[in-house]
Amino acid sequence: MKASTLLFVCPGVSSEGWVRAIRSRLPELEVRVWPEVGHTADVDYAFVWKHPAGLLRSFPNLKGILSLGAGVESILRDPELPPKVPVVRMVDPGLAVGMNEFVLMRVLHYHRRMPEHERFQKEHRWVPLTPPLPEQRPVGIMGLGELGARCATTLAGLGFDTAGWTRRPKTVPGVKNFHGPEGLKPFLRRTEILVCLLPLTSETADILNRSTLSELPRGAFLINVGRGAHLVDADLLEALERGQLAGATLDVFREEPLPLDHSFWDHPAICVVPHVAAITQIETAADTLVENLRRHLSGRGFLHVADRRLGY
Ligand code: NDP
Ligand code: OXD
Repeated sequence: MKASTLLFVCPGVSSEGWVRAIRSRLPELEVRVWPEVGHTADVDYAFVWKHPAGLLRSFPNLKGILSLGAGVESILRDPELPPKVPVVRMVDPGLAVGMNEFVLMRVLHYHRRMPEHERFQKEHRWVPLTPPLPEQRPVGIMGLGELGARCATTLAGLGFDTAGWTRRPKTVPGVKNFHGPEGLKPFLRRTEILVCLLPLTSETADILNRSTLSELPRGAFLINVGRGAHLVDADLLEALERGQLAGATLDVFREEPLPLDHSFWDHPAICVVPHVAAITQIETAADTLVENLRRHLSGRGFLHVADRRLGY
Protein backbone atom coordinates (compact mmCIF):
# COMPACT_ATOMS: atom_id res chain seq x y z
CA MET A 1 0.00 0.00 0.00
CA LYS A 2 1.28 3.50 -0.85
CA ALA A 3 2.46 5.56 2.13
CA SER A 4 0.53 8.76 2.71
CA THR A 5 2.39 11.93 1.72
CA LEU A 6 2.48 15.35 3.36
CA LEU A 7 3.74 18.33 1.36
CA PHE A 8 5.33 21.19 3.34
CA VAL A 9 4.45 24.47 1.59
CA CYS A 10 5.60 27.29 3.83
CA PRO A 11 7.73 29.70 1.77
CA GLY A 12 10.09 31.64 4.03
CA VAL A 13 9.84 29.10 6.87
CA SER A 14 12.82 26.77 7.34
CA SER A 15 11.61 23.24 6.65
CA GLU A 16 14.39 21.24 8.35
CA GLY A 17 13.15 21.31 11.94
CA TRP A 18 9.58 20.64 10.88
CA VAL A 19 10.47 17.72 8.62
CA ARG A 20 12.60 16.17 11.36
CA ALA A 21 9.88 16.65 13.97
CA ILE A 22 7.15 15.19 11.74
CA ARG A 23 9.26 12.21 10.58
CA SER A 24 10.29 11.32 14.12
CA ARG A 25 6.67 11.31 15.26
CA LEU A 26 5.11 9.64 12.21
CA PRO A 27 7.81 7.68 10.33
CA GLU A 28 5.25 5.99 8.06
CA LEU A 29 4.32 9.38 6.55
CA GLU A 30 6.33 10.54 3.56
CA VAL A 31 7.22 14.24 3.86
CA ARG A 32 8.11 16.31 0.80
CA VAL A 33 9.08 19.98 0.71
CA TRP A 34 7.61 22.23 -1.99
CA PRO A 35 8.73 22.89 -4.74
CA GLU A 36 10.09 19.27 -4.82
CA VAL A 37 6.60 17.87 -5.25
CA GLY A 38 7.15 14.66 -7.24
CA HIS A 39 3.93 13.14 -8.60
CA THR A 40 1.16 15.56 -7.72
CA ALA A 41 -1.28 12.65 -7.34
CA ASP A 42 0.76 11.33 -4.38
CA VAL A 43 0.06 14.34 -2.17
CA ASP A 44 -2.54 13.56 0.52
CA TYR A 45 -1.98 16.46 2.91
CA ALA A 46 -0.54 19.95 2.57
CA PHE A 47 0.98 21.81 5.55
CA VAL A 48 0.86 25.45 4.51
CA TRP A 49 1.67 29.02 5.45
CA LYS A 50 1.35 31.84 2.89
CA HIS A 51 1.25 29.31 0.03
CA PRO A 52 1.30 30.49 -3.60
CA ALA A 53 -2.34 31.08 -4.63
CA GLY A 54 -3.65 28.39 -6.96
CA LEU A 55 -1.03 25.79 -5.99
CA LEU A 56 -3.35 23.62 -3.89
CA ARG A 57 -5.65 22.74 -6.75
CA SER A 58 -2.74 20.88 -8.43
CA PHE A 59 -3.16 17.91 -6.08
CA PRO A 60 -6.10 15.73 -7.17
CA ASN A 61 -6.00 13.48 -4.08
CA LEU A 62 -5.61 16.19 -1.43
CA LYS A 63 -7.50 15.24 1.76
CA GLY A 64 -6.53 18.01 4.14
CA ILE A 65 -4.95 21.47 4.17
CA LEU A 66 -3.33 22.00 7.56
CA SER A 67 -2.28 25.51 8.51
CA LEU A 68 1.03 26.26 10.22
CA GLY A 69 -0.55 29.37 11.72
CA ALA A 70 -3.67 29.99 13.78
CA GLY A 71 -5.10 32.47 11.27
CA VAL A 72 -6.34 30.81 8.08
CA GLU A 73 -7.47 33.87 6.10
CA SER A 74 -4.60 33.59 3.61
CA ILE A 75 -5.69 30.02 2.79
CA LEU A 76 -9.39 30.81 2.61
CA ARG A 77 -8.93 33.79 0.32
CA ASP A 78 -7.17 31.66 -2.34
CA PRO A 79 -9.71 31.89 -5.20
CA GLU A 80 -8.61 28.46 -6.43
CA LEU A 81 -8.84 26.67 -3.11
CA PRO A 82 -10.11 23.10 -3.71
CA PRO A 83 -13.76 23.38 -2.66
CA LYS A 84 -14.29 20.27 -0.52
CA VAL A 85 -10.93 19.78 1.19
CA PRO A 86 -11.02 20.58 4.94
CA VAL A 87 -8.88 23.53 6.05
CA VAL A 88 -7.50 22.84 9.52
CA ARG A 89 -6.48 25.62 11.94
CA MET A 90 -3.32 25.45 14.05
CA VAL A 91 -4.18 25.15 17.72
CA ASP A 92 -0.80 24.96 19.42
CA PRO A 93 -0.23 25.16 23.18
CA GLY A 94 3.10 26.94 22.50
CA LEU A 95 1.32 29.61 20.48
CA ALA A 96 -1.15 30.19 23.30
CA VAL A 97 1.69 30.50 25.85
CA GLY A 98 3.44 33.10 23.67
CA MET A 99 0.30 35.16 23.10
CA ASN A 100 -0.56 35.04 26.77
CA GLU A 101 2.91 36.38 27.68
CA PHE A 102 2.84 39.12 25.06
CA VAL A 103 -0.63 40.42 25.88
CA LEU A 104 0.07 40.31 29.62
CA MET A 105 3.34 42.21 29.12
CA ARG A 106 1.70 45.02 27.16
CA VAL A 107 -1.42 45.25 29.35
CA LEU A 108 0.81 45.58 32.44
CA HIS A 109 2.95 48.16 30.61
CA TYR A 110 -0.08 50.38 30.06
CA HIS A 111 -1.77 49.56 33.36
CA ARG A 112 1.38 50.48 35.33
CA ARG A 113 1.63 53.77 33.39
CA MET A 114 5.01 52.91 31.89
CA PRO A 115 4.64 55.27 28.88
CA GLU A 116 4.46 58.19 31.32
CA HIS A 117 7.41 56.91 33.38
CA GLU A 118 9.48 56.50 30.21
CA ARG A 119 8.68 60.07 29.22
CA PHE A 120 9.56 61.40 32.67
CA GLN A 121 12.86 59.53 32.56
CA LYS A 122 13.78 61.28 29.30
CA GLU A 123 12.94 64.61 31.00
CA HIS A 124 14.96 63.67 34.17
CA ARG A 125 11.84 64.13 36.27
CA TRP A 126 11.02 62.12 39.40
CA VAL A 127 7.22 61.73 39.28
CA PRO A 128 5.75 58.88 41.34
CA LEU A 129 2.45 57.78 39.73
CA THR A 130 -0.11 55.53 41.36
CA PRO A 131 -1.75 53.01 39.03
CA PRO A 132 -5.36 52.02 39.70
CA LEU A 133 -6.05 48.65 41.28
CA PRO A 134 -6.51 45.88 38.66
CA GLU A 135 -10.21 45.64 39.52
CA GLN A 136 -10.51 49.33 38.62
CA ARG A 137 -8.95 48.71 35.20
CA PRO A 138 -11.39 47.48 32.54
CA VAL A 139 -9.57 45.40 29.95
CA GLY A 140 -11.39 44.08 26.88
CA ILE A 141 -10.42 41.32 24.48
CA MET A 142 -12.02 41.11 21.05
CA GLY A 143 -12.19 37.36 20.38
CA LEU A 144 -12.30 34.74 23.12
CA GLY A 145 -11.07 31.84 21.02
CA GLU A 146 -8.10 29.56 21.65
CA LEU A 147 -5.83 32.56 22.22
CA GLY A 148 -8.17 35.28 23.50
CA ALA A 149 -9.78 33.07 26.16
CA ARG A 150 -6.38 32.15 27.55
CA CYS A 151 -5.30 35.81 27.79
CA ALA A 152 -8.64 36.80 29.34
CA THR A 153 -8.35 34.07 31.96
CA THR A 154 -4.85 35.24 32.91
CA LEU A 155 -5.92 38.87 33.20
CA ALA A 156 -9.04 38.00 35.18
CA GLY A 157 -6.86 35.83 37.44
CA LEU A 158 -4.73 38.91 38.21
CA GLY A 159 -7.87 40.75 39.23
CA PHE A 160 -8.41 42.89 36.12
CA ASP A 161 -11.99 43.82 35.28
CA THR A 162 -11.90 41.67 32.15
CA ALA A 163 -14.44 41.38 29.34
CA GLY A 164 -14.47 39.66 25.97
CA TRP A 165 -16.41 40.26 22.77
CA THR A 166 -17.44 37.28 20.66
CA ARG A 167 -19.79 36.39 17.78
CA ARG A 168 -21.90 34.03 19.91
CA PRO A 169 -22.38 34.18 23.69
CA LYS A 170 -19.42 32.54 25.41
CA THR A 171 -18.71 31.71 29.04
CA VAL A 172 -15.15 32.12 30.30
CA PRO A 173 -15.01 32.04 34.12
CA GLY A 174 -14.35 35.47 35.62
CA VAL A 175 -14.75 37.22 32.25
CA LYS A 176 -17.76 39.36 31.28
CA ASN A 177 -19.09 38.51 27.85
CA PHE A 178 -20.51 40.82 25.20
CA HIS A 179 -21.45 39.37 21.85
CA GLY A 180 -22.67 40.20 18.38
CA PRO A 181 -22.90 43.60 16.70
CA GLU A 182 -25.22 44.88 19.45
CA GLY A 183 -22.67 43.97 22.14
CA LEU A 184 -19.82 45.86 20.53
CA LYS A 185 -20.59 49.43 21.69
CA PRO A 186 -21.20 48.55 25.36
CA PHE A 187 -18.05 46.42 25.29
CA LEU A 188 -15.95 49.26 23.87
CA ARG A 189 -17.43 51.91 26.14
CA ARG A 190 -16.11 50.13 29.24
CA THR A 191 -12.69 49.16 27.86
CA GLU A 192 -9.58 51.15 28.83
CA ILE A 193 -7.12 48.64 27.39
CA LEU A 194 -8.37 46.97 24.20
CA VAL A 195 -6.77 43.80 22.81
CA CYS A 196 -7.72 42.59 19.31
CA LEU A 197 -7.46 38.82 18.95
CA LEU A 198 -10.05 38.34 16.23
CA PRO A 199 -9.56 36.33 13.06
CA LEU A 200 -9.58 38.36 9.85
CA THR A 201 -12.92 37.81 8.11
CA SER A 202 -15.29 39.87 5.99
CA GLU A 203 -17.04 40.87 9.24
CA THR A 204 -13.93 41.88 11.17
CA ALA A 205 -11.86 43.65 8.48
CA ASP A 206 -11.38 47.37 9.35
CA ILE A 207 -13.15 46.86 12.69
CA LEU A 208 -10.68 49.13 14.51
CA ASN A 209 -11.74 52.38 12.86
CA ARG A 210 -12.64 55.95 13.74
CA SER A 211 -16.12 55.04 14.87
CA THR A 212 -15.17 52.07 17.09
CA LEU A 213 -12.07 53.75 18.53
CA SER A 214 -14.24 56.74 19.43
CA GLU A 215 -16.43 54.54 21.66
CA LEU A 216 -13.49 53.76 23.96
CA PRO A 217 -13.03 55.94 27.05
CA ARG A 218 -10.76 58.88 26.25
CA GLY A 219 -7.09 58.01 26.76
CA ALA A 220 -7.56 54.26 26.12
CA PHE A 221 -4.83 51.96 24.79
CA LEU A 222 -4.93 49.51 21.88
CA ILE A 223 -3.00 46.25 21.51
CA ASN A 224 -3.50 44.76 18.03
CA VAL A 225 -2.25 41.21 17.79
CA GLY A 226 -4.97 39.98 15.40
CA ARG A 227 -4.24 41.10 11.85
CA GLY A 228 -3.11 44.40 10.32
CA ALA A 229 -6.28 44.65 8.23
CA HIS A 230 -8.38 44.87 11.40
CA LEU A 231 -7.02 48.39 11.84
CA VAL A 232 -7.58 51.45 9.68
CA ASP A 233 -4.10 52.94 9.99
CA ALA A 234 -5.12 56.56 9.36
CA ASP A 235 -7.90 56.31 11.97
CA LEU A 236 -5.43 55.16 14.61
CA LEU A 237 -3.10 58.08 13.86
CA GLU A 238 -6.02 60.48 14.05
CA ALA A 239 -7.28 58.99 17.35
CA LEU A 240 -3.78 59.39 18.85
CA GLU A 241 -3.53 62.91 17.50
CA ARG A 242 -6.72 64.04 19.21
CA GLY A 243 -5.94 62.21 22.49
CA GLN A 244 -8.78 59.75 22.10
CA LEU A 245 -6.15 57.00 22.35
CA ALA A 246 -3.04 57.36 24.51
CA GLY A 247 -0.98 54.61 22.91
CA ALA A 248 -0.96 51.50 20.78
CA THR A 249 1.05 48.30 20.48
CA LEU A 250 0.98 46.87 16.97
CA ASP A 251 2.34 43.42 16.17
CA VAL A 252 0.55 42.98 12.84
CA PHE A 253 0.30 45.26 9.82
CA ARG A 254 -1.52 45.57 6.50
CA GLU A 255 1.80 45.14 4.76
CA GLU A 256 4.52 43.03 6.41
CA PRO A 257 7.34 43.88 6.82
CA LEU A 258 6.00 47.33 7.68
CA PRO A 259 7.19 49.65 4.85
CA LEU A 260 10.22 51.70 5.87
CA ASP A 261 8.45 55.01 5.29
CA HIS A 262 5.34 54.13 7.32
CA SER A 263 4.53 56.74 9.98
CA PHE A 264 3.98 54.07 12.66
CA TRP A 265 7.76 53.51 12.94
CA ASP A 266 8.55 56.89 14.51
CA HIS A 267 5.30 57.63 16.32
CA PRO A 268 6.10 58.26 20.01
CA ALA A 269 2.89 56.58 21.19
CA ILE A 270 3.13 53.47 19.00
CA CYS A 271 5.14 50.37 19.81
CA VAL A 272 5.92 48.43 16.61
CA VAL A 273 6.74 44.71 16.94
CA PRO A 274 7.44 42.49 13.87
CA HIS A 275 4.63 39.89 14.12
CA VAL A 276 6.20 38.01 17.01
CA ALA A 277 3.46 38.17 19.65
CA ALA A 278 3.09 34.41 19.31
CA ILE A 279 5.04 32.06 17.11
CA THR A 280 4.04 28.49 16.26
CA GLN A 281 6.55 26.38 18.20
CA ILE A 282 7.78 23.25 16.41
CA GLU A 283 8.05 21.07 19.55
CA THR A 284 4.44 21.58 20.59
CA ALA A 285 2.84 22.24 17.20
CA ALA A 286 4.33 19.09 15.63
CA ASP A 287 2.50 17.05 18.30
CA THR A 288 -0.76 18.78 17.39
CA LEU A 289 -0.20 18.38 13.66
CA VAL A 290 0.71 14.70 13.94
CA GLU A 291 -2.20 13.95 16.25
CA ASN A 292 -4.53 15.46 13.68
CA LEU A 293 -2.91 13.48 10.83
CA ARG A 294 -3.18 10.26 12.86
CA ARG A 295 -6.84 10.95 13.48
CA HIS A 296 -7.49 11.36 9.79
CA LEU A 297 -5.36 8.36 8.79
CA SER A 298 -7.37 6.20 11.19
CA GLY A 299 -10.68 7.33 9.70
CA ARG A 300 -11.61 9.93 12.34
CA GLY A 301 -12.16 13.54 11.34
CA PHE A 302 -9.69 16.36 11.82
CA LEU A 303 -9.93 18.54 14.90
CA HIS A 304 -10.14 22.36 14.45
CA VAL A 305 -11.57 22.48 10.94
CA ALA A 306 -12.20 26.09 9.85
CA ASP A 307 -15.72 27.06 8.82
CA ARG A 308 -15.30 28.39 5.30
CA ARG A 309 -18.58 30.28 5.46
CA LEU A 310 -17.58 32.16 8.63
CA GLY A 311 -13.96 32.56 7.53
CA TYR A 312 -12.34 31.20 10.71
P1 NDP B 1 -10.31 31.28 17.25
O1 NDP B 1 -10.94 30.93 15.95
O2 NDP B 1 -10.09 30.20 18.26
O3 NDP B 1 -11.16 32.42 17.98
C1 NDP B 1 -11.71 33.49 17.28
C2 NDP B 1 -12.56 34.34 18.24
O4 NDP B 1 -12.99 35.50 17.54
C3 NDP B 1 -13.80 33.60 18.73
O5 NDP B 1 -14.06 33.92 20.09
C4 NDP B 1 -14.90 34.18 17.83
O6 NDP B 1 -16.20 34.21 18.41
C5 NDP B 1 -14.41 35.61 17.67
N1 NDP B 1 -15.01 36.20 16.46
C6 NDP B 1 -14.88 35.80 15.18
N2 NDP B 1 -15.63 36.58 14.36
C7 NDP B 1 -16.25 37.48 15.17
C8 NDP B 1 -17.18 38.52 14.94
N3 NDP B 1 -17.63 38.80 13.71
N4 NDP B 1 -17.63 39.22 15.99
C9 NDP B 1 -17.20 38.95 17.25
N5 NDP B 1 -16.33 37.95 17.56
C10 NDP B 1 -15.86 37.23 16.52
O7 NDP B 1 -8.94 32.01 16.91
P2 NDP B 1 -7.55 32.04 17.73
O8 NDP B 1 -7.84 32.51 19.11
O9 NDP B 1 -6.83 30.76 17.56
O10 NDP B 1 -6.74 33.15 16.90
C11 NDP B 1 -7.27 34.44 16.72
C12 NDP B 1 -6.43 35.22 15.72
O11 NDP B 1 -5.21 35.63 16.31
C13 NDP B 1 -5.98 34.48 14.47
O12 NDP B 1 -7.02 34.36 13.52
C14 NDP B 1 -4.86 35.37 13.98
O13 NDP B 1 -5.38 36.38 13.15
C15 NDP B 1 -4.31 35.98 15.26
N6 NDP B 1 -2.97 35.47 15.59
C16 NDP B 1 -1.94 36.36 15.69
C17 NDP B 1 -0.70 35.94 16.04
C18 NDP B 1 0.41 36.92 16.22
O14 NDP B 1 1.55 36.53 16.46
N7 NDP B 1 0.14 38.20 16.16
C19 NDP B 1 -0.39 34.53 16.27
C20 NDP B 1 -1.54 33.68 16.18
C21 NDP B 1 -2.77 34.15 15.83
P3 NDP B 1 -16.98 32.85 18.77
O15 NDP B 1 -16.30 32.36 20.05
O16 NDP B 1 -18.36 33.30 19.00
O17 NDP B 1 -16.78 31.93 17.61
C1 OXD C 1 -0.76 32.90 13.17
C2 OXD C 1 0.19 33.97 13.13
O1 OXD C 1 -1.87 33.06 12.67
O2 OXD C 1 1.39 33.74 13.28
O3 OXD C 1 -0.41 31.83 13.72
O4 OXD C 1 -0.19 35.13 13.00
